[in-house]
Amino acid sequence: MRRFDLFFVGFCAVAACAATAARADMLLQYTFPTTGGGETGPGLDPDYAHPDLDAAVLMAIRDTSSKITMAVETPTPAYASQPVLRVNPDGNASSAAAAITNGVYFSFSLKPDDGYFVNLTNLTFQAGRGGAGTPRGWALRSSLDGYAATIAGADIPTVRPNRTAYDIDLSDALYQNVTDSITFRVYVYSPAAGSTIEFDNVVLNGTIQPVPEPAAWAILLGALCVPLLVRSRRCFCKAA
Ligand SMILES: [Ca+2]
Repeated sequence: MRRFDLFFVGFCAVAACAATAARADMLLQYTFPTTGGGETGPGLDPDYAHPDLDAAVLMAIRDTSSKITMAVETPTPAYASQPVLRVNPDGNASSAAAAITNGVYFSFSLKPDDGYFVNLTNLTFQAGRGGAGTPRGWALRSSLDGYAATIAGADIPTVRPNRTAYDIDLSDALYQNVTDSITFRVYVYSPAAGSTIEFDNVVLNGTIQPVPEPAAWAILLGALCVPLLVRSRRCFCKAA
């Protein structure tokens, strides 16, 4: 490959990357810093919300199923970071399948500001069982497919004060180029009323970018096409 070809290919690669890719940022973070109930009121607000998220959409973690009890507490023995979100399925689900069938979950929502779109990358959190009884766990679904498919889920293997770190991939096309609101449901289950699942440090990562205006697309296409034209003219002149 000639030097000019290499330059051209490199230019196109850089231009394409600059146009489409952006470093993943933290979009939402919940560390549950303050003890208290989460059952009433607006729920548990994120500690951080990306400035390009629509503040009019309720991003708080909240009991939208009315099938659980949740609160921010400092249980003993203590986790490495406290307080934590304690969730009690109230005996409404003893398996992931039952949690989904019976609608036993908490949820949170987000939406990019008007004129922006979001690309999600991943959701991370830590979870532990509040006691020895099993199974206790979680399953994640989203509004983008009407809560039809389980994105990820697990029986939690660790008991307080040990917790398990989860990293859920959201790079699927379903979670890219989203301009509407997204609601995530975290379905929960445990063997009996009072047996809890405990969460902390919930973080949603991704990027939020302005939707390109038609004029911006024209400029971008022009920037990509000029080197092509230059190259084809040079080839033509050389051949002539
Ligand atoms: Ca915490």
